[in-house]
Amino acid sequence: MPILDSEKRKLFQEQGFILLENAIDSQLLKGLQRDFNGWVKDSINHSKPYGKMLDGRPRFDLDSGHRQERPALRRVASPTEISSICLSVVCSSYATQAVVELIGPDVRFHHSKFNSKMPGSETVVKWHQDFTFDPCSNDDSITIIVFVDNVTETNGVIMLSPGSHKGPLYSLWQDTVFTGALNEDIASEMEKTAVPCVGKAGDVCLMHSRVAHASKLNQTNQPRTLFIYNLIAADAIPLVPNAVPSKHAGMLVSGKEPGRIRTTSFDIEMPEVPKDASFFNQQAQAK
Ligand SMILES: O=C(O)CCC(=O)C(=O)O
Repeated sequence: MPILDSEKRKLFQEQGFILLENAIDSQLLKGLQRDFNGWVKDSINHSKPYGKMLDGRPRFDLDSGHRQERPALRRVASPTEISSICLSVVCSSYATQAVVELIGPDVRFHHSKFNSKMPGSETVVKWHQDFTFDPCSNDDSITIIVFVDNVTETNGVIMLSPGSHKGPLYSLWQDTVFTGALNEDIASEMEKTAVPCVGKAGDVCLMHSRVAHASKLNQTNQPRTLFIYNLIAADAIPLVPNAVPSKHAGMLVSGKEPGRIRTTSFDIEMPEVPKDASFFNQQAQAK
């Protein structure tokens, strides 16, 4: 029996995103929370980004102001490499099955990360489209946003621009600097019609990777943690080095090797792989 009814499929085609309630079962959700809380505990022993991803950059990224009494772990890169729960979510959750219904049957993993905004964290995310960070030969690419905590309008919610997946792919450059952010005029247009991506822990937002989005400051004393992964059609060939490299990149989560390359026509500037742990420092360069 399909997970998505025709209404949900239509909504995804029209606005570029849908919310799936309770798409992560309680055992997997508890596992995600347990693993993330363990990493937060460990982060107390560090004062700068630490650990190692496949390309040598730090796996664990800390927000400014991180300290023992107020840990601010903001990113864990490629957690499928260190958490069997994350790998299970990617390989066998309802969320993944729903993605297969949208862009399958042959679907592969591209990358994953945890993004967190602990109480008091200073992180905001500027407007951008994921696809211009991770362009592939075709744009059957979906970002899966798993709510590990309840997400409200005030604890650092992601704002989504409905229909923007059908529009242009915007530049992430300002002059000669790769800022990973849309220019301010375009961003303020997006703000006017943006929709908050709120839900309960265990809910999932499926977002077409061309959808423009941003996220707000956490103004509460509640954490906002997301497990985010990206799945692509198996005939979408990545065009640039993976900014969040993983030994699981390219793994089929459904179907078989298509032995084909399919293309969508577009023209974009090359993105830059961050030199540091994550794209937050690139975005900090935007004026
Ligand atoms: O964690 C967030 O608030 C936004 C994350 C995001 O947009 C991204 O990682 O591309």
